[in-house]
Amino acid sequence: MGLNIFMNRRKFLHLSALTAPLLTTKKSLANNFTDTVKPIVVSTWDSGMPVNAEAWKILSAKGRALDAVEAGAIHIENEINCCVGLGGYPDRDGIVTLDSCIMDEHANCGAVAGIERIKHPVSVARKVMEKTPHVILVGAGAQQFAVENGFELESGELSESAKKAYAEWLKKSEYKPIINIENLPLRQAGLPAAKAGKKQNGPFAPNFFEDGTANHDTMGLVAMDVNGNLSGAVTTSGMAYKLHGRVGDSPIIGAGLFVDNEAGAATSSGTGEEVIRICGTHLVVEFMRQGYSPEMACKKAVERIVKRDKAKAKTLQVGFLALNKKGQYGAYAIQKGFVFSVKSNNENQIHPSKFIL
Ligand code: SD4
Repeated sequence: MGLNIFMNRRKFLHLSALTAPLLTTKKSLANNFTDTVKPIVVSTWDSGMPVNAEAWKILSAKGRALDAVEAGAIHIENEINCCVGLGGYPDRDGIVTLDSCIMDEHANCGAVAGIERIKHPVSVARKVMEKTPHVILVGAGAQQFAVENGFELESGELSESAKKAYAEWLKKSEYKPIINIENLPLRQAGLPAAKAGKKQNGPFAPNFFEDGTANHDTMGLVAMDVNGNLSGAVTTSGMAYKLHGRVGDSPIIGAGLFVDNEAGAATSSGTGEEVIRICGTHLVVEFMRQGYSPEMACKKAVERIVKRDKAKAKTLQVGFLALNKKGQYGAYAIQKGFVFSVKSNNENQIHPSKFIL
């Protein structure tokens, strides 16, 4: 009996010595998996840092993720920036058209596409979500709705940086937009481009600019508030020198943004056509629902694009960014160069995204 007790105690001590590190590892793993990080906001690009800071003001005051993402988007729409807001680069006819969408934890969503001369498309998108039975308004109708709801009609003049970039692009593209061939009144009178005798096709928006940088910098952000609710927003001037009327992935729910309060939220940046083709962010969120980490979910969506046409994928960039209900985040891109910004109680920094090619 005494021996038994001794043996058992020895065995116990021996076993505890062996299992202690295991238990610790298990506990820290468990911590990783169960301690939800909230609130948190993640956004595309390094330009996401000030955007996150704006969103954080609301999140850290226990505000709603929906309000936080709208505030973040408004912040960058106020900046002169190549790719977001009225200071952004124009389409190939020299006109800035903006795309934006917003989505909340109840799958309420709203969007505007191809809206002109309105400074805050994200707020118009929110109004579409909250005040209409619709999801997307486009072009002149979106602008009319905005004005009816108190948004000011801005001048429509290009920012200085956009003017310069556009003038350079015109030289090389040999594209002769209406404003150069005839004059602006033609377009204002609503005459189709064909009447001015101009080419109907090409050049299209390049995937990369002359200096090798990719033709994008769209702001997409997703956040989780203290109550664990997810929301997201996207705002962009779209790809520079696009065809007038072209809409990318950014205002398309399930392409540029998708939020599901059970599974997670995702946003994208890059060549929107490729994202639309695979319903990109919806796909990412569905992968998270299946149990994949945000990073793996983004990777699997990127792989879908690459697999479809590898040669084409080499010529363009797409990046996905995702957040799950535990506050874990991750990103993946086709090519090197995609970065994203994270703000939570634990960190405030820019991360490089992994990439496939
Ligand atoms: C689009 N995804 O319009 C956007 C491009 C982008 O800054 O990222 N623009 O296709």
